[in-house]
Amino acid sequence: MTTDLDQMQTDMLAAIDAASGLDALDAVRVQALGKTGVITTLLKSLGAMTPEERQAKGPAIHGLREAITAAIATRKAALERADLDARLARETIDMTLPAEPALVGSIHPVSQVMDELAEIFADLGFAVATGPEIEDDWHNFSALNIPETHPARAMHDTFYLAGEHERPIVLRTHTSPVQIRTMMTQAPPIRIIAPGRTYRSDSDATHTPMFHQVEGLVIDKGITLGHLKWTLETFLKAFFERDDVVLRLRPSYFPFTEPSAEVDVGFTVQNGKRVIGGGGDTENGGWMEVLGSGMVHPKVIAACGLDPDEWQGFAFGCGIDRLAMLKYGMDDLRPFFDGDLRWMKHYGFSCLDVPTLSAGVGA
Ligand code: 2U9
Repeated sequence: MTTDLDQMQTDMLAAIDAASGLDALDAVRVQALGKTGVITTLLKSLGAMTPEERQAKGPAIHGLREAITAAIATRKAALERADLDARLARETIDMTLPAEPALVGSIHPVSQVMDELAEIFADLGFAVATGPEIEDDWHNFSALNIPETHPARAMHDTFYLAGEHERPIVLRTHTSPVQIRTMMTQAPPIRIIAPGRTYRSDSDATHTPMFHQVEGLVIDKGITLGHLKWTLETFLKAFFERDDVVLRLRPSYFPFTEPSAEVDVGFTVQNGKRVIGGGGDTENGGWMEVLGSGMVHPKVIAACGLDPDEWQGFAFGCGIDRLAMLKYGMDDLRPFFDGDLRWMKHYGFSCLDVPTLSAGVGA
């Protein structure tokens, strides 16, 4: 019997060793340990034996079962490992290969310009701030020194939300409430830009009911109009990627800034087209308005809980869509938001072409 069991164990171990895959190994397991398997039958035969016989043969049969169970487990682990290694070798991908061109989308010019603005202003120490597009009228108007009856509320062609609210709720008409929220939650000094969607009930070739703005805000001690002018000049030179960009500040009025100035850039006419850089009051030059700006009104600083005798600042605002049109040569704003893939194919940017200052922001 022992010799038979030894022979059986040798044969089974050889079969386990020879199993070339998990299916073959399972077939060996069923043959040995399945319901009607050889070892299971031997174990069952113990029940019909006398106690003496059982004592004599039992340990060898149990020993056989344990040896075969252990050998199957070891072989199974080895086969699974080999299977995984083979799959890993078969399924490797080369991460350095370029993506399928047909599967790559393109970056919308508005997103591209927003990335360019973030890059330029990050270099000047400005963080990007964001906030809600649905605002209450205090954050959108009152805190900005635009009182309840002020015509500026009508000037902004505001979208009001229907229904009863504690305060009137609006779609923000500018990104200024983001700066208000920042001033109320962060201690100065503050240097932020707030890019994002804004809404006014207006629609023609140069106006859409939803448009994009970027506003900037600096709050610190001893801030002057000189800081404002230098910042805007540095920004516009970097954005238009020309050192010969010239600025003209014209006195203006905004309720949230005092004094206020509209900012024009010089252009020259080349082959019948306006090109930003140089120009201004020259024979073939002119000025075009790109920005509004000013020193933050003391009432706005006070509304945010800061002492205007201690803290001063400057602010500016401009349309991102207009900046994109000027830099990348579109003459109609409406297709920006039509979702026409042919327009995107023409004016879109590669997603791998991330704007960086060192490469020229719009490269
Ligand atoms: C705070 C204080 C002051 C933001 C400013 C302008 C001037 C401006 C327009 C340009 C074209 C909006 O897109 S546009 O129609 N903006 O002229 N915006 S100063 O002043 C602020 C903002 C926030 C707390």
